[in-house]
Amino acid sequence: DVLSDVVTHVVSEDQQPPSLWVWLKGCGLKNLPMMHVLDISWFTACMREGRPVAVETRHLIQDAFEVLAEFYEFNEVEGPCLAFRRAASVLKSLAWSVRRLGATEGLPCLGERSKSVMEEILQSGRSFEVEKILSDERYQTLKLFTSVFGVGPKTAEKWYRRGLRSFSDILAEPSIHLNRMQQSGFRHYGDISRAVSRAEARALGNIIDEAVRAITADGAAALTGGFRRGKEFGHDVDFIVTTPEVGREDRLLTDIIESLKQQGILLYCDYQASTFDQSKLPSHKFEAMDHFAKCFLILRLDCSRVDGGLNSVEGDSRGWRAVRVDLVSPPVDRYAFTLLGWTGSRQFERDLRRFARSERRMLLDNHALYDKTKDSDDSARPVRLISNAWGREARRSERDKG
Ligand code: DCT
Ligand code: MG
Repeated sequence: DVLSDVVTHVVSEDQQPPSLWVWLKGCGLKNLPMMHVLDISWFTACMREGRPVAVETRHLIQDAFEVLAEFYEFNEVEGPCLAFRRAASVLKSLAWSVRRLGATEGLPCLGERSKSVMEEILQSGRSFEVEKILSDERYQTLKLFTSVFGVGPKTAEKWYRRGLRSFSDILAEPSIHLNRMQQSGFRHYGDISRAVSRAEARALGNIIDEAVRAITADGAAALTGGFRRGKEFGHDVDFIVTTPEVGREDRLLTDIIESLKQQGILLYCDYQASTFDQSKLPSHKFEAMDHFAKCFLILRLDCSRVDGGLNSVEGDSRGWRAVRVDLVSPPVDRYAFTLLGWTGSRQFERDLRRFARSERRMLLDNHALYDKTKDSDDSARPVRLISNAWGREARRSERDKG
């Protein structure tokens, strides 16, 4: 009861000492709607007595950088967007609290602008520039529109320019034709804009794994993306599915999709067949997406499959929720590179590729790692490397199940 005014949702964690993940109402911050409370009685007392809960300044600064990065992304200004993304990543990686600017001396990727925002927040607890962006109508509208699955910055901008400001404006506008992805995005908005918990990711892992093994006994599904990096919550669940049988991977994915359909849990599917052509490697131009067969799904997850229940809102009696799931299916000899690429984070992948290129004179992407200083015969080397990684990963996945 004490928590209900400020907290929308409480997820108990089965651990010793007990802790809580709480969702804070309307705090307006991207990284802070969720808070990990270790000392429950202290937190409850603060709420009861109306005492403010101290927030880690590092998170405030990180949040400010992310708002600025997004602002530049919406305005298609790449330089400052990337600079603020990098600065946010650096802060995220710190194991200590930032209390004064001097302590950040020597940290990489913190330029003059990042430092001035940081200084303002350290002095006053807020940033004038960030607050101005947060209250800007265009930013708020683009942020809202791009939160829908299938709506990117370009579509959001187009709708904004036509004077649309809310979901009901869009849905009531007869001249707007939503594509299939956007229709599903609106239909399942409440579910897919709510975070997916680790227990839910585990349950989906079992569903995908069962489907793979029913199709081919030596196939496997590996959890990747944010959950592989240890995150407790994510916006979707990412898996790599593959089989040691060369050339079977493309059909494996369509078979899994068919199985999910048969189970009655496939709510949306966008399947993209493989365009991977080994003879075109290495690729010298940067591509955001790899060429492997993949699909972007929305699945129905039943409460009975999730240990400890679903991450759903109070009063929801459906007994299920919709969850976004991505599957990618590379040929087995490309498994290691795919695993590395899909584990993320995006920023880490970007920096890793940059490091390979400029520090090691190598080309890295989700398909391969090429050493530019050696002759082409060496292109066979990755195959040996990956077979080992595949074996290790498959064994680990067996162990985890045990
Ligand atoms: N990825 C990438 N470049 C992209 C998109 C994705 O390198 N343009 C990689 C990095 C992460 C992985 O694919 C999965 O992507 P997301 O699901 O978007 O990210 P995530 O880290 O899993 O985070 P979230 O918890 O939000 O799902
Ligand atoms: Mg993910």
